[in-house]
Amino acid sequence: MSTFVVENRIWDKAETLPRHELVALQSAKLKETVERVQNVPFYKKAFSEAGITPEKINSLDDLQRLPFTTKADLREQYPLNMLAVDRSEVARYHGSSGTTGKPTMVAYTQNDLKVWANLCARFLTGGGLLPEHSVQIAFGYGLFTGGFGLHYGAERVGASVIPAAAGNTPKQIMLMMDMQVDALVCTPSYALTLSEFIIQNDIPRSALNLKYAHFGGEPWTEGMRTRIEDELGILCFNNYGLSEVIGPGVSGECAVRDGMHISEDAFIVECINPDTLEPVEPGEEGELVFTSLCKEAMPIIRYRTRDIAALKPEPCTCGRTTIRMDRVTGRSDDMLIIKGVNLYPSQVEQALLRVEGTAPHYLIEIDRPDRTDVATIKVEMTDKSFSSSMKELQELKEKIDHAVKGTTGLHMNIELVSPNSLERFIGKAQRVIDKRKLND
Ligand code: DLL
Repeated sequence: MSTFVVENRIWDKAETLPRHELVALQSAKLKETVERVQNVPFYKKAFSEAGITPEKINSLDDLQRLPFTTKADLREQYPLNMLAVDRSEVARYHGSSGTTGKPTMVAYTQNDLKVWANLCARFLTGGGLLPEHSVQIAFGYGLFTGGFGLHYGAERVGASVIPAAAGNTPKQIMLMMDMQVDALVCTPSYALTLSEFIIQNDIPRSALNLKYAHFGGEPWTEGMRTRIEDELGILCFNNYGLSEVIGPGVSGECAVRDGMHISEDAFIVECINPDTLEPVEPGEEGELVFTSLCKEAMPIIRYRTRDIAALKPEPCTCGRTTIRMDRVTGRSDDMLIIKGVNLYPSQVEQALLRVEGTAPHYLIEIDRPDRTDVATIKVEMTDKSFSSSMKELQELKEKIDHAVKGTTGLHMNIELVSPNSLERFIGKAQRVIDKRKLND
């Protein structure tokens, strides 16, 4: 565990606005946004089909009358039909990671870039970043929003940035040691890869000056947090965002680390039942939906993220008044249905991390030979368990099976694989191979 203590620091006063002021601000900005999106033919049409004119939107209660925007809508408007400004006003483009086909392109005006840097500065400050710190950014710097988003956020705080970008693990570790880096920014799965390199190369903790890290870009579990914190002796903070909404900077943890504060002066969040599209009860899990309030180039109305998480409306002890979101447990489109049981890969991760003798590297493979789903979890053994007796290995498999059954309700085949045999990731991890889809 880390001995480093992050003091409770707040970046700007928008984080602590009394609720009534925040609501007034949101209502005014919503009205502006609704007017702005009339420049986008897609929204103009959607609003007129719903019989809504900007004058009819006067308070937050009117939000629910507005149409949703989906990923499919954005794909249809590829590349730039969602722009609300002239192209000459765009200062930068990014693209979402899109696993298949073309990415979703997103655009920022100069002012959008300023707002974005400020939002990232907020959560970085909440999670320990000080002007005198150095921060190594091991995210991709291409179309992905992670690299540039965190980069300008950290610079905005006044910290010194090492734009290491993703990959080349030995060089990352060399820089981290030689530059005595204070903070690391990457995906949690890349942090595992880095940590493994440090352990395998017997690099003593004293050779590093790393104190804390900001992870985001993919789902991860509390078990994974504990594992990385123990291995690296640092504090790990979670931050969340998505390209379509702005990139990183939508929400992030404060020093209390009990949920991520959503920047409500910049976004309105809703949590809905993805089937009925009705709001869920406060504290209940549902799909997060965001409406941007400050974006000029590509404002977005009620964007259905597919990310499943619960909102925590109760106030945080840090003094921020903003609503928090719990960890994202998965994306509704990543939900697996195995033998009729719904589950997310994160539930498997949660189970595996509780079992001693396994490394936190796994792969879920699903197939349907003979019309019955067969799910296999490949789990890496640690070096120690690798040299165990057959009897001990059998016991280890039974423990894993028991833990997985506990979190998912399913028995799956457990295959113990040798250390270092599964793929390592430099960006977002790919932990599922669903051969049923490949065979479709
Ligand atoms: O991943 C933005 C980002 C970069 C956030 C770096 C944080 C840090 P996209 O590539 O568009 O943007 O992917 C967005 O990633 O809808 C979630 O499913 C997932 N995601 C992002 N952060 C988290 C997180 C960036 N902390 C998609 N926990 C989102 C769980 C996350 N899932």
